[in-house]
Amino acid sequence: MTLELVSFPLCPFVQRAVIALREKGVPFTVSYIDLDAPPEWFLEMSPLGKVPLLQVDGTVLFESAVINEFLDETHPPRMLPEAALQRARARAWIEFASGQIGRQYMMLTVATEAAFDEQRRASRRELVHLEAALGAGPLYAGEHFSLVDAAIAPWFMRLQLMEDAHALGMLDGMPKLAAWGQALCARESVRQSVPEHFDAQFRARFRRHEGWFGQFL
Ligand SMILES: N[C@@H](CCC(=O)N[C@@H](CS)C(=O)NCC(=O)O)C(=O)O
Repeated sequence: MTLELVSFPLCPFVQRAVIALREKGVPFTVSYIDLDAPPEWFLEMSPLGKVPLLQVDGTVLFESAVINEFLDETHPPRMLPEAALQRARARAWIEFASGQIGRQYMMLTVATEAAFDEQRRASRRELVHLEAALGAGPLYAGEHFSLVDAAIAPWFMRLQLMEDAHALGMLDGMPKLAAWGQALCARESVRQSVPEHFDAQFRARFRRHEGWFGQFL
């Protein structure tokens, strides 16, 4: 099976697939596109004009959560629980993580401090529920790496960059989330899931956006 990932270097959703591929040790190739000037072949191939795409022997898959479930069904080890109820919960937290990534993007791009604070507050209100759902760690399912870890790690990585630039206290009072984030950010598959110079590219992109938070990057 040949796997070709279509990527944008700063995309957290692409990063989820790279993490899953690296955790599973599956060979793949990557082609990068510029989302500000997407090539015609990409627009023809991507139903929503979004990355990631995964071409599997030439067949196009889209949507990061779907791509990762496909990878999980076709390459060991399994990264979703066997029991239907626990599997459904894991999928729900993956969807939750997508929402957090969306809020984080808003935090990075909104124009005013008030709009930023609104996103920060909403995000923390939601995160309290995830904190309460976590077990002993260090990962979502204990020692076993799961697709929930792959789905949320890009959010933790960007949060760390944001906190380093300007302390936000996003995880204050949420020790399990804080420890989980540290474990994920230190993990080889996560560290290797972004291109070289990711931090500098990330800062430069969101400085250019001229959102309120950009002044700190
Ligand atoms: N729900 C999608 C979201 C993917 C997504 O939003 N990708 C962004 C880049 S991080 C994108 O391609 N945006 C281009 C656009 O919206 O035009 C997934 O999980 O794959």
